[in-house]
Amino acid sequence: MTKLVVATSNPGKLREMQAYLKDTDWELQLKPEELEIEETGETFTENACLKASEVAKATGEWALADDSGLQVYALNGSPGVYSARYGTSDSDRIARLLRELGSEVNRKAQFVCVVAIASPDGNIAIQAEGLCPGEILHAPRGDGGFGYDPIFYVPEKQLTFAEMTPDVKKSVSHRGKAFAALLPQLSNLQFKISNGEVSLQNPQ
Ligand code: ITT
Repeated sequence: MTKLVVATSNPGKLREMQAYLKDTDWELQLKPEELEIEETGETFTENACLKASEVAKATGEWALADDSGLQVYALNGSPGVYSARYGTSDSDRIARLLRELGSEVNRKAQFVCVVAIASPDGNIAIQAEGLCPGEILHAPRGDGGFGYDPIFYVPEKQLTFAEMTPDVKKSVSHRGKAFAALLPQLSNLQFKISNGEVSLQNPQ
């Protein structure tokens, strides 16, 4: 089995990623806690690639990163890549978003997730993306999930993310869709590594 370092400090994301990767042949490892990567990119893709690449180089292993966030139409796409930096706790971030949206009638929003896998030399080997359209409620609903889940309503299921079981969230969510696109590429990569088709240059 090849090691895959999961490059996240967010326990909610980590739980979902571990569940989505449980039937693969990769041996998951947590990123060292002290290894924090500054998200200097302007897009989800840049930040996902940056986190995967830096953690791969620092650990000398394959690394997987997820960059995700919420884009609200009436706020011109905010908080977007700044979703994590919108407050200091989940409840702070939710309160700020509800305050900024106020009584706005257009509550349309989407969650975006980009996942990237870097090889031990830091090069990006795989990328995948998923989107989930929905609406921002006026008040939180549900106790499950993490982050903005209690205010993100998915009309197709008539539930917030926080009211869904993990399997239902997986079937409609941005992260579920990104991983659905990632998994076939990941097993193909594993196959190539096992057959010696992927060789990595030794760092000088
Ligand atoms: P890492 O970079 O360490 O992975 P992070 O929390 O800083 O963790 P991001 O920079 O990607 O992650 O920020 C994503 C933000 O969007 C963060 O506040 C999350 O809680 C939130 N978010 C992402 N996916 C979500 C989901 O499925 N449900 C609710 N909130 C989500």
